[in-house]
This record gives sequence, structure tokens and C-alpha cells, in this order.
Amino acid sequence: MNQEFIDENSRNRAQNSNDYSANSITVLEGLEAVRKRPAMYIGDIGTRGLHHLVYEVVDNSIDEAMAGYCDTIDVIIKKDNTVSVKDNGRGIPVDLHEKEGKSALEVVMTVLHAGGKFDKDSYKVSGGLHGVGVSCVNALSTYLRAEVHRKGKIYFQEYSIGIPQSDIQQIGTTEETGTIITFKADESIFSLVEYKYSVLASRMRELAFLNRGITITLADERELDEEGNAKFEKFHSERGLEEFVEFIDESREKLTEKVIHIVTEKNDVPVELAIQYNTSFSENVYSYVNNINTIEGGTHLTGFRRGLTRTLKTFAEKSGMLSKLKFDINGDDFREGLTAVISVKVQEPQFEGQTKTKLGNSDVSLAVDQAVSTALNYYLEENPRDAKIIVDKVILAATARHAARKARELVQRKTVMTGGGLPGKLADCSDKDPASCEVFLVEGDSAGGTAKQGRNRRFQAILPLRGKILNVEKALQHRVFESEEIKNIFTALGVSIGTEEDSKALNLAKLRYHKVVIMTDADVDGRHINTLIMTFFFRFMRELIVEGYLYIATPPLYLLKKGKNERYCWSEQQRQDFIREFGGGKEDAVHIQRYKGLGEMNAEQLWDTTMNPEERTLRQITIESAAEADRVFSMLMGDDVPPRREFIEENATYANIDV
Ligand code: 0RA
Repeated sequence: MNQEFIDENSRNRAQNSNDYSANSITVLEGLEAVRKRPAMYIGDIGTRGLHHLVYEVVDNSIDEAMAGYCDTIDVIIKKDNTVSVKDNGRGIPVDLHEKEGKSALEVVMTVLHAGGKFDKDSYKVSGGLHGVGVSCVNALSTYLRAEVHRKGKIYFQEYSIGIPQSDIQQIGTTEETGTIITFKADESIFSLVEYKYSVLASRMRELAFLNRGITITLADERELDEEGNAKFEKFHSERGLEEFVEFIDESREKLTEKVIHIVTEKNDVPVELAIQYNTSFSENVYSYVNNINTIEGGTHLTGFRRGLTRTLKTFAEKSGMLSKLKFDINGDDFREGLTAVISVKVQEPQFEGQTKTKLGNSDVSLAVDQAVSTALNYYLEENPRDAKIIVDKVILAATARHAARKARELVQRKTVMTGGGLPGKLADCSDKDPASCEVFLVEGDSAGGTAKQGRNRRFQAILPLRGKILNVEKALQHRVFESEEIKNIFTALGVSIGTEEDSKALNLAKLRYHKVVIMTDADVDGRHINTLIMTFFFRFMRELIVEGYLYIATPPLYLLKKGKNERYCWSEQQRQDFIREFGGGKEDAVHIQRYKGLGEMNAEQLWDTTMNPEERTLRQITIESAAEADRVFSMLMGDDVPPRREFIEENATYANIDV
């Protein structure tokens, strides 16, 4: 940062207003705060935070679209990972902002939380996760250019790390209106400035589904085809969430022909929802508040569940279909094989929870409850055949749950009979204080054996798992509890699922280890197993992730040797570095051992690189990353459709490694 330049700059423009210098200092302090603690504003400075910059800029254009003034947003990733976002809205105002003594554009671009504040007419709902304002993006960019097409004229202003490089300038005339923001993220702040096309594409697709009628395009100029054209996709949805649900369920077999879809407003809360039942056994309900995926749910989700259960139950009782049933039906039974998306717009959302993605506003609950009730009642009346199919499915779910409970009780009784026995395959540790104990879930018996030899048996336990644990997405609940591997996980960890009829709640009171570490091979298969195990924990032991007890071990990819020099490497970069340092840049001058599996390491090596708390790196699984794994998984793995498998291989890293 060039101190002299700022001083000069603010001195020159101080004449505009008496307040100017005071305001300008506040601005600099604000921008500096963002640069000092970027994670506080955008979540983190890794891949996720980097992509949030783009979301933040696009969100502003989406707001303009929601206000009804914009229908097209074009996003371009340029060769050097500069990103540009163009919309055809009204253009950010450029007139003098009296109080601040500078143009409105400059205020929006440089004052924290200034975006949209002075436009009372616009329908603006503030975002929770990304609602930090475009000024944060500006502060974290070495270069940013804002270009405004408005009232026949073209204006622009450029900034560096948030500081204006000159006053706003007029450069020409135009017939169009809109805003173009072009920025280059600061490489001294982000560990890597390289956008992932697939990550941006999923978010743009999601936004198009959530905001019917607008067109979002994404172009990647880093990747040109033979004719020199950039990679390009266009996202547009006329039917909104109805199409979103069809997309999610693309590889599932649907139970009814039509998606149940409603767009409404209840008590001033705009609600849109879409519902479809399929033949699977899993629940896939995604909820959004102001376009933000509320992973932790909240009042809108509670309202949805309550409305769904009550409406279907009343209908089923009235129709007499439940009279033959010998046991009760509970809330979960109405959601087996259910795919739904709920989207609400809330003026002043209260976000709670670990990742601030849980809606707290209590009035939203009733609004969604009423919306689902209206939509369902109408649908059930109009489509009696489908109504019967849905109720039959609910009865099937209740029956299966009953069977599952029996199976579970059998497991628990057996456990008691064998003296509360731990699984035979578990090599337990000697310490008994959960806070200092760890358990490694290890893929395969042979790697399990190595881990047993290598561990510190005082506080490290080993549980070998055989092959791929059950794909819980496809399995019936009682099958899940019949699986040997899964029973072993439950008993080894000392947790149980509520035995009361109505409870899926997890009992963590007797959890035996406060670190549960997934340890698999560092290859595609290993990553796949990681995703499976994470999906299992996300679906059946979510509380354990929320409490921060779940981790992934990171075994090395290579061992490099040159004479007496030996080094483990975890990345291609580290490998190249070693070759340069000790092999004079020649690959064949260095002995390279590639670890395809854990089994190729001996016990001491495994301890040194992966298990020793002094040396190892454990990645903590966050509820966000687990939800992402689950989402990629359940959206794409409903059935093993070959083209989708390819997608998973490509995105496997994104699904698990980005924690
Ligand atoms: C406030 C007022 C007005 C436009 C905008 C904000 C606006 C902001 C962004 C950010 C990206 N694209 C945008 N487009 C518009 C205009 C008020 C008026 O014209 O009366």
C-alpha cells in the first residue's frame, strides 16, 4: 500500500466536503480491518472464501433482478483468474452522496455494509453468509474496476486493495444500462487464486433455479476449444424450484408424475416450494433463505415438516387408508423418498448456529406451514391416484421403520448379552477419558493391522472397516442397522440412536472418543470411501460432526529418496520441489515411491506421517463440507448412472478434500 498516494488523494478531494477527511479515515480503517481479518468477513481465505467473492458480486446483481430491474447476469473467468460480472440493471447510482462527500458508487465500493442502503424502493433482503457488501471484495482485490452504464452515459472508477485510484470518470455514451464489476483477487491474501469452474457453475445453476426467469451465463476463458471459444454455459429456469427438484432427482425413479409446486406469499413472507416423492428411502430436503442454502435448517424447515406431516396425516386418516395399520406413523415416515426444495425471502433474517445457516425468525414457520398445506391439499384433491401412491409409500416407510426398530433392539440386546461387548475387530486404547482418546476408522484389514502396530495404544484405538461401507443413500433403514460395519461403528463409538419410537436423536453422552478419524488410501477409491463414510455420519450421526469430533487423516502421496535425504510429500508441488533440490530437476535421479495405499507403508512410517499428533495433519470435517459431500453424493449417486459417475470422479476432491 502506497501511503503517500492515499494522503495526496484524500487531500485533493477533501475540498468536496468538510467531513471528507474524517470519513475517508473511517473508510481506510474499514478496508484495513477486512484485509487484516479476511476470514471474519468472507469465511476463510481458502478456496471457499475465494469463490465467495464471486458470489458476493453476483448477489448484488441478483438483488437488482429481484427488485425487477435486471434479467441477465454474465460472469466471465478471464485467463489470469480475473473475474467480471455484468448485469443489465439500472446501474449503481453515480451522483454525489451528500453525507459522504463522494459519489454513491464510491460509497458502495468502499464503505463497509453500504450496498443498497440508500435505495428504499428496492426490494432488498440482506443475505446472511455473503451479505458483507461488495466493498469487502474490493478490499481483497489488487485491482477492481466498476463500470456503470446509466442515463445514457458510461462511468468508471478503478481501485486497488479498495482504494480509489482516481475520481469517478465519464468515458462515453450508451443506450444501455447496467453495471460491470471486474476484479482480481489479492494473491497475498488467498492461498490460491484459481477458480473452479464446476463450483461456480453449480452456484450459478442453483441461483437460476432459485430466481425464475433470470438468465445467468458463465464463461471460462482459461479453457478454449479448438476454435478458440471459451467454455460457456447458460443457466435459465422458467419453472424455478419445480425444475430444481427434477434436476436433483434426475437419476431417481419418481413415484408420481408431477412435481408439487407453489409460489406464494403468506404473512408478507414470499415462499416457494417444490415437492416430489421417489422410490428411494432417503430424505433430500434443501432449504434456502434469501438464496442462501440453510444447511442447518431452522424455522422454515420446521414449518415445512409440520405442515407436510399434518396435511398428509389428516388426508390419510380421512381416506380411511390407515385403518388397517397396527402401529403408529411418525414424522420421519412422511419424508422417506421425499425430495423437496424450500425457498423463502426474509426481510431481516436472524441466522444462528455453528455456520450461521440456521434461520431463527419464528414467524416464518407458520408461513411455510400454510404454504405447504395449501399446495398439498390442492394436489391431493386434484390427483387422487397420486394421493394413494404417496400414502402407500408412507405406510411402507412406517412398516420399514418398525422392522428397523426390531433389528436395532436385537443388536442392542445382543450387545448387552455379550457383556456390553465392543466389536471383536476393535483394538481399543487403554485410556478411558473420551476427551483424550481417538479412534481411527481404517479401510481394509491389512491397513488396519499396520495401524494397530503403529499406533500409540494408550490413547489410539483402531477399527478396521471392510471394503466399502454400505451406501446409505440406497439402503433401507433396517438394512443400514443390519450392516456389520455400521453396527461396529455404533458400538465402538458407544453411541446409540434414540430407542423411543419417535426419535432419531443421537445419544452422545457415552461417546468413547472425541476424535473419530477416517483413514483411507490417498487414491480415487479411498476418496470414494471417504465420501461414503462422511455421508453416513452426515445422515446418521450429524451431531458428532456439529460437535467437531469427526476428522480425516492425510497420508502422504510419495516418499522421495536421494542418497541420505528422504522426504514424504503430500502434493505434486512438494514432489517437484524435492526433485529440484536434490535431483537437479531430473526425475530419474531420485527414487520415488508412490503410496497408492496405506498398506504400502510400514507401521513406523504410518505413525510418523499420519498418526503421530506431533507431526500429522488432521482435517476437521465441518458440517458444511459434510453437507456438500452428501449433496454431491445424493444428487449424483441416487443410482449409478454412468455419465454421472464421471462427474463424481471429477468432483471428488471438491466433495471431500475442501474442508
Ligand atoms: C441502489 C440503487 C440503484 C441501483 C443499485 C443500488 C444497484 C446496485 C448494483 C450492484 C450490482 N448491480 C447493481 N445494480 C443496481 C438505482 C436506484 C435508481 O435508479 O433509482
